[in-house]
Amino acid sequence: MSGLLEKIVSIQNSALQAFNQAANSQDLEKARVEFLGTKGRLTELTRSVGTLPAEERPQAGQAANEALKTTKAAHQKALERIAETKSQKAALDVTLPGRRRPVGRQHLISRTMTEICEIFERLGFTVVEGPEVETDYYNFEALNFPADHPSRDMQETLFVGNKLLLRTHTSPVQIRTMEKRRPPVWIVAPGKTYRRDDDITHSPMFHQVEGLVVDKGITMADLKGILSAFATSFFSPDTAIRLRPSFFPFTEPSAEVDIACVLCGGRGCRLCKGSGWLELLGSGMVDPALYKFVGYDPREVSGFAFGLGVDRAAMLKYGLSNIRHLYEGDLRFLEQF
Ligand code: 2U9
Repeated sequence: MSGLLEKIVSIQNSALQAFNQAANSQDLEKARVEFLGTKGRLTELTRSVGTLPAEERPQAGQAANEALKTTKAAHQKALERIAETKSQKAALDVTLPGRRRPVGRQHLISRTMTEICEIFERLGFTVVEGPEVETDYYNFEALNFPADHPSRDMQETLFVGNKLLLRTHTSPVQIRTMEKRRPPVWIVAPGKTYRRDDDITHSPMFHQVEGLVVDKGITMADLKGILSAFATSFFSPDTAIRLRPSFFPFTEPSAEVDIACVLCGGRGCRLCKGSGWLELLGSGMVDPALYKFVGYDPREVSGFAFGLGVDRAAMLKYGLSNIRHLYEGDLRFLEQF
């Protein structure tokens, strides 16, 4: 009897050793078949308990069952150890092909804004930026807006506090820059702007690039030359522009700048409503009244300014029918650009 108990302990120890040493699933499976398989050493031994004299059976049976339990638990543990090593190895396998990450890209608005700024930088302008929450002074007063001008109306301006608002244009950035710098000033101010507008061509938040030149001897010919250079660079080399008289509180004289229709080239179509022209931006000679706010002498310098809606420019260049496409985050739209 004591011989059988010893044999049980010895086989159990051999099994535990084999399981612990198994380096891979094949080794472990071989060891399992040897000890726990239908004809395995421990299985056979457990079976042989039945052949013992009745008085020896309970003690031997208990010892065999415990050995089986311990051995099976050791086998399970070895299985888990090998599975873990396998997954760690897989994670470190430098020979596996790399996992591709989806590659993002600049949003069409950011791309268009960068493109516009780069064109003006090539023409000698510097990019300047400023706050989106502005004071009434910088957004209106210093820009020659009379108190009862419609752009000051609650309908269009989003107020966030007493005399504090979301800028309706990036012009305050030019005022802030002029306060800090003396002429010559050649700057473009890109950024987000806000107005209470919402339809297929207007969004309450939109983007502008505004430009300002203040230098000695600047005339309307410079305005037309620079804006024509911009239009040919942004659209295509043969893009014609025309100036139409207009009104802005900060420029005198003022002009809307149209480009020859991007769809029909000027012959007249549905997009340009038969006129052959599309409105691109607003512009004008800086009203000398503005210079007193920043301490410039209007007898020494003159200048021109312009304002361009980036969303509109992107819509014209890429043929978009609805401004909302730019803000919905739909990958089917965004991935086309
Ligand atoms: C200073 C002086 C003058 C900026 C200008 C416009 C004309 C204009 C609109 C175009 C489309 C705004 O996005 S839009 O709706 N802008 O028509 N903006 S002149 O004039 C300035 C700016 C700063 C100090």
